Amino acid sequence: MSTTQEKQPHWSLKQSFAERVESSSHPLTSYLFRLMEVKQSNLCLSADVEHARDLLALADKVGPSIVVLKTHYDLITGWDYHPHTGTGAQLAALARKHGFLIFEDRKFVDIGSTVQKQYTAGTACIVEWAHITNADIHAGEAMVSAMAQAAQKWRERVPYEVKTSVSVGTPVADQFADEEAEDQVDELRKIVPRENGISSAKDTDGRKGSIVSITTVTQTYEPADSPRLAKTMSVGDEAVFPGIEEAPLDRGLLILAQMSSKGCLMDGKYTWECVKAARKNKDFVMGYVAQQNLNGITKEDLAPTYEDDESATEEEAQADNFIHMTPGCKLPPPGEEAPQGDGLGQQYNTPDNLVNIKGTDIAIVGRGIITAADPPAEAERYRRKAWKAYQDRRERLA
Ligand code: 6AU
Repeated sequence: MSTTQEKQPHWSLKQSFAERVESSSHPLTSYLFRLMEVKQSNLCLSADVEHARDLLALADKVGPSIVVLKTHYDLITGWDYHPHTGTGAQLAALARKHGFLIFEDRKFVDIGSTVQKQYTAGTACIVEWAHITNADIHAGEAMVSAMAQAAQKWRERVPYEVKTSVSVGTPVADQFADEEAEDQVDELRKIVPRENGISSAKDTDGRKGSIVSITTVTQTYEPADSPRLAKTMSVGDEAVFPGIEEAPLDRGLLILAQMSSKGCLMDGKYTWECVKAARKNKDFVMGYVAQQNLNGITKEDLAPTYEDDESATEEEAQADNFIHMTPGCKLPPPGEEAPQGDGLGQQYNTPDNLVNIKGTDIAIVGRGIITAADPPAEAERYRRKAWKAYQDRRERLA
C-alpha cells in the first residue's frame, strides 16, 4: 500500500473561468477570463502566415472564434512598422472589433537591459500593439523583472507622451508657427500632469520652446500609439466588440515553461525556476506557455533532486491562478486516433488531452487551422472542441 497521499487537483482546475476572474492578480488575465466566458472560447490562433495582408485578412475572418491571436511578426513579409498605420496598429483595430488579445510570440531571452529595449523600442515596438508577449527565462529571473519595469514605464507614458528634442543653433520662425500644434499642446497641457516633464519656462511663456542663448528645447505631445488609441483607422475598423469593454492597457507576460518540441532541453529544474519567477512577478506575469497545468506545483513535483533551498510554501502554491496557454495542438485526421507530428520536431496533442487531461486553459492552434480549406469553419470546430474539453474537465473534477 502506498504511504504517499495522492495530491488533490488544484482549485483552479475545478473553477470556471468566470469564477477565476476575482482571484486573478493581473487585470489582463481577469479580462481574458471574462472574454473567454463571453465568447465561449479558449482558442488562440497562431497566425503564422507569410504576408502581412494574409495575417490581417485571417485575423478578420477568424476573429469571432478566438480570444487570443498569436503573431511572430518577424516571419511576416511586408510587416509595416509605422506606429499609427502599420500592421501592429491594424491588428489592434481588428482586436477591438472582434474582441481578442494580441500575443506576440517573441520568446525574449537576454540580459535585462537588452530585453527592455527589444520590448519597448526598436522597429517593431512590440509593447505598443501586443497585449501579451512571452519570455524564455534561461537568462535568469532578472529579465522578467526588467521587462515588468519596462512595461510599467510604458504604461505610465500612456495616454500621452512628451517628446523632447534639443537643437543648437538660431531658431527659425516656423519652429513656432504651427498653430495647430500649438493648440494641441494647450489642450494636452490640461491633461498631462506636471511631473511628466513640462518645463515651467514653457508654461509661463505659453510657447512650445524656451530659448536659452542659442539652444532650443522643443517639447511636443503625442498620443501614444497604443492599440486603444490607434490614431489612424480605416472606415469600419473603429468598431468595438459589443460583448465586453475594451481590453485594459496593462501588458502581460507568459513564461515559456515547457515546450512541445521533441527533445526539448527545458527540464524540471528549469520549469521550477519558471514557477518561482511567475510567483515573484505576479503583477506582470499572467501565466505560462506550458504543456501541463503548473498551478500549485512544488519543487518536489518538478525537480525532486534539484538542490534549491527556496521551496514554495503551501500557501503560495495554493494561491496560484496563472493562465496556461498550450501550443502543439491539432485534431487527428478523420479515421485516426492521434495527430501526427510535423516531421520537424513539433509534437501534437488533441484539445481534449491538453485542456481536459493536462489541465491547460487555452489551446494554441496554428497549421491545424490556417492550412485548412476553410480556416474560419475549422477555427469554429477547434473552438467547440477546446471549450468542450474545458467543460469536461470541470465535470470530471467536480
Ligand atoms: O500549431 P502549429 O504547430 O502550426 O504552431 C504552433 C505555434 C508556433 C510555435 O512557434 C509556437 O506555437 N510554439 C510555442 C509558443 C507559443 O511559444 C511553444 C512551444 O512549445 N511550441 C510551439 O509550437 O508559432
